Amino acid sequence: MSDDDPTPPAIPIVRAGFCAIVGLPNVGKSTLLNRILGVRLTAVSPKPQTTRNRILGIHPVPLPVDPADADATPTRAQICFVDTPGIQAGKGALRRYMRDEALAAAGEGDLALLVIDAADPRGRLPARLAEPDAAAIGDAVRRRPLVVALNKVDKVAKPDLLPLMSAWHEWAAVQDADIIPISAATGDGVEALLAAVARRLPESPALFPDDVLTDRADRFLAAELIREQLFLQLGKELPYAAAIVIESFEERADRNDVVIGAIVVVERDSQKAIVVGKGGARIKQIGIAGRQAVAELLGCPVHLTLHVKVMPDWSDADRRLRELGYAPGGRS
Ligand SMILES: Nc1nc2c(ncn2[C@@H]2O[C@H](COP(=O)(O)OP(=O)(O)OP(=O)(O)O)[C@@H](O)[C@H]2O)c(=O)[nH]1
Ligand SMILES: [Mg+2]
Repeated sequence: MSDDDPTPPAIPIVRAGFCAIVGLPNVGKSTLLNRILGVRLTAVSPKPQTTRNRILGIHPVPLPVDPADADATPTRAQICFVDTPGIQAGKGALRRYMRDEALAAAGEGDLALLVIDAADPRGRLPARLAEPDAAAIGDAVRRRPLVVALNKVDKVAKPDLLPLMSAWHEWAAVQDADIIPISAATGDGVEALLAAVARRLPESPALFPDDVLTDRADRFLAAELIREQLFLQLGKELPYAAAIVIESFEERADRNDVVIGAIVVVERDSQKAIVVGKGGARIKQIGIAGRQAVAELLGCPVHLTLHVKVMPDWSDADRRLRELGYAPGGRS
């Protein structure tokens, strides 16, 4: 071989693939992804159905080397996690979209990570997945290599955990699934979980460059973190009637900051009044907390202006949903 004709360097083979994080609403899927990535990438709240879109989070992990076969074994894995909306039956175009997003991710992934709330007496049992609203998720994860995470074990008494693990082992015996108790809140068990996911991924070249965290644009992530504040600061029903539109997003290189103009979209005038609050107090608090979260994620100062707009019944109108970033395969 001459110097002019070098053999291209071999593409390193790693384990790489997509792992859909799926489960019922509020079980801790997004908390887990944020914990793994070490960043507040996706919105988290105590209210169910916080997540509405698929969100990719890419995480590299070293793999144990087999000393007998050190040259042939990949030394690292690239896990491309996909956070998904919690699966639940419900009416309306937005609910349908959320359900389709979750089921599509579960169906397309190389592997499914089923997250269970081990502290929920009803939801933690395999029988819950046989109920009509959850059956689709049970079917979807049955057709994939599977890892089951029993989450929130920080709230579970030890004697309750062993029978629960046996029940899931039995449910997933055909797939030879790992059943792993974790706490996304404290990080307990998360390393074991990553190892179990990584070893189920196919050998392949890395799917993304090493420094990529997500495929979502900063403006999408900013909208999510502002929307998270609606879930955290507003009463029971209102967050479900609200969406965020980023109207302007200017990165000012000379000042190393970002200027964002965003709109909180609601369905009725009465909701607008609540979001604005007395003398604008509520929207101000949403703006302050949203700005802080976005600044932390982007790693630079952020200036955020928020307005509220009424778009009647947007959550049940396909055309409106598309405008607001909830279109199948759509990206904000
Ligand atoms: N105690 C405890 N709480 C947790 C744990 N993981 C998540 N939570 C809490 O559970 C609630 C729901 O968490 P999310 O991460 O938003 O749940 P999710 O499954 O993404 O919910 P949806 O997006 O609505 O489907 C939040 O209040 C979290 O703080 C955990 O390990 N322990
Ligand atoms: Mg979520």
